[in-house]
Amino acid sequence: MISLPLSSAAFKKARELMPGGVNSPVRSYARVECTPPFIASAKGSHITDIDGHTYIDYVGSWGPMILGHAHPAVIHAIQEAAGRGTSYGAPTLLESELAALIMSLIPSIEKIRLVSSGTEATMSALRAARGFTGREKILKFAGCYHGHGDSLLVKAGSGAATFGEPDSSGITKGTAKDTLTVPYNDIPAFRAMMEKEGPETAAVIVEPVAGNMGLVLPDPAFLQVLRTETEKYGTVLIFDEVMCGFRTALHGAQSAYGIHPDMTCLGKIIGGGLPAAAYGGKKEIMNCIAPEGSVYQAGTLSGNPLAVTAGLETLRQMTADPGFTDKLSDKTSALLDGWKEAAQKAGVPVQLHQSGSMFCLFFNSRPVCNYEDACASDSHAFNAWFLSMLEQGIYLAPSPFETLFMSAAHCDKDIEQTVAAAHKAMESAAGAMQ
Ligand code: KE4
Repeated sequence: MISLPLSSAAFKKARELMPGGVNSPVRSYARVECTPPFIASAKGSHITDIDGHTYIDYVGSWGPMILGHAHPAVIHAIQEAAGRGTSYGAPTLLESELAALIMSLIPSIEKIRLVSSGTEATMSALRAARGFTGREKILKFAGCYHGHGDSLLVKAGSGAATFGEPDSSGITKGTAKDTLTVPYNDIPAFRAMMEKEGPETAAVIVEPVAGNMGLVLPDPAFLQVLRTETEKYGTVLIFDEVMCGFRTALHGAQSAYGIHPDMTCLGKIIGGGLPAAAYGGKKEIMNCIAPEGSVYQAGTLSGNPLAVTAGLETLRQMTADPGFTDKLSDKTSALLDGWKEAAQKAGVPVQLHQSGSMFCLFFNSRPVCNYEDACASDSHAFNAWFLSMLEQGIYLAPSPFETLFMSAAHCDKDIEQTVAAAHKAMESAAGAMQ
């Protein structure tokens, strides 16, 4: 087990101050029964803890750090902006620049509102859809996670699934009854639910590439059926691209799968590591949002100049290089080829999933197409794998219900080192398999 004396002491103190010692549950490492390394700094593809261990980082702050940590151009831009003040609570040119850049990359967004988190983005998009349609029900997919808004903490993925609470307590029966759920990729179940509830359903919200039950890809026809069925019933189709946006493809998963949603939610990368997110879509829906319309949504730090600056610089760096996303995808494929070889050598059955620079590994001999399949993966093998990789200096997500991320800063040497570590970690997984 890795020696983390300073992190252990820090964690003990933190648990006296904050629930579970953390400000977001998955960071607690509770599922992998290990002290979480307390982080001191990060640079490029590496992250360093307060005990002095440096790791190759594939969590990347859960997605935002696509350029790598502390990218010089992003840091310089933030420093410059900070000198002009950190928050005004007033309109700035910067916000219009970021809005225009995002809309140029994701043309289905005709109007956009900047907010401070993915949760705010999805929560507000749902409210807009309810205001626009006058309907109350929403439909989501089991295992998808859309932040911790009440309507969405029903059969949720990510941390909710990690700790076995897909249906959080504290959600009123009234709220929960208006949230319909269907298994991801289950076209017959979706069609049946829409036939029954479609006329009452304000919105269908989906991660077009699901990253919160591990990484699960849509069946080819699945997203198309969501589009045709929602059109049939006048239901708003919301693509939650907070995670997969700019990862699956530069123009969003919607461009990769050729689907035009009514609304899109974004986050993570558009803040470049600072708190920024957004929701947007058809003009007629977005014009329902205050002050133009009657759907209220507001935020003290919405469009914060530092977060917008970091997001702008990140997107500019990504779009400056035409081959940016392809290079990331190729690096990710190379890593997974190495992991596949390591698993085969150790006789460990795995499913390896990739969508651009997002990837994950399931300890499962069968295909993983939905939340139920993901839950059937071998959690003992996962824990042994995770702890061995951590000890060998590879920083992975401490839950099988998360996705891993490649950055532009990861080099061939990082990939080689990660593959070498996987050969040893697969032996540990083999020994722990149930
Ligand atoms: P935030 O409120 O955490 O910024 O975004 C919520 C959200 C919305 N939609 C999708 C598809 C998401 O993946 C997320 C948040 N992702 C998790 C990682 N699985 C954040 C990490 C955490 O909860 O600590």
